[in-house]
Amino acid sequence: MNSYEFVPSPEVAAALASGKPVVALESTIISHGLPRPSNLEVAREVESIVRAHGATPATIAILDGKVCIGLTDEQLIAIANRDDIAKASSRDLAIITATGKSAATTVAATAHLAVLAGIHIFATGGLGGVHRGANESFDESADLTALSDLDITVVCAGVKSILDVGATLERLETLAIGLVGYKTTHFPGFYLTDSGFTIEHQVNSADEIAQIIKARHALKTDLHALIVANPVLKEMDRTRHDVILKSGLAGAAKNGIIGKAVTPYLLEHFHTASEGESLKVNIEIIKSNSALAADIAVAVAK
Ligand code: PSU
Ligand code: MN
Repeated sequence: MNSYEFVPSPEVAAALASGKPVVALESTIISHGLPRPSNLEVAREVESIVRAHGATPATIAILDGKVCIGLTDEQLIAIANRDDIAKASSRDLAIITATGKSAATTVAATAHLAVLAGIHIFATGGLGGVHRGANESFDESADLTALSDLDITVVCAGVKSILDVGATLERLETLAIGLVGYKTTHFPGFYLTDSGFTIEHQVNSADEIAQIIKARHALKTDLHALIVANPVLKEMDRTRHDVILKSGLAGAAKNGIIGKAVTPYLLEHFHTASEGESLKVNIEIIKSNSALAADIAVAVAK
């Protein structure tokens, strides 16, 4: 056997070969971002939303050393339910595949593999970014540097309020990652529609975004990603959000949570402490981002 296998599903391979619209979807949100059993339901639902909007979904993950671009239902079940699914960022990809292990892919790793497969539109929940206290911990998600190097359009609901939003926006600027707000000039804070920071550019339709993507190619600014910030329609209760955030950050510090465990810890804390309210918002986010990403992919393919 090769040291790795790179396998687009038949459905994804056919769509790519005929220039049909394809949307990449990440898998860390399934394995490490959402609790069972809703993680599997959401993963399936998101795929059917992409299809209903006229595009082919390509959920990306590594299973038993195989790089899968588009998963069968059986593989989706494995990612959602198996206990041996690691969380892989870009730097982990070769190590996981060469050793025959399994992993869900973060935004960084998913975007990397999507572009390798020829997919340039990607839907996720929220991006990773600069963590609070990063001036001491140096905790900045590899999502940012990965996106500074990839020709991909990522639809997300901004970055979570668990991060240092201002610092993340500064890093996006430095890394030449494009940013547009979908029907808004307020940078969304994932669970919240407005993080308190402003976006310079507002776009109002998928067609408009497709025009921007074409201009990016012409001007060669497509070396870096474009982020489409799409706020959730109904945000979490703000007071409750702020209380939970505070206890989550304190809990992470007290329990010595570091590295790749930080984001899943805080997400899980939110879901438990809000008794499912944050989960509901999280699910709405990923559904609406997938629909918009599919519309953009369709508009680009026209
Ligand atoms: N946002 C979510 N749910 C998630 C994540 C982000 O709403 O599960 C995941 C994504 O896969 C993202 C990763 O790429 O967290 C960032 O992890 P870190 O902060 O360790 O780079
Ligand atoms: Mn980190």
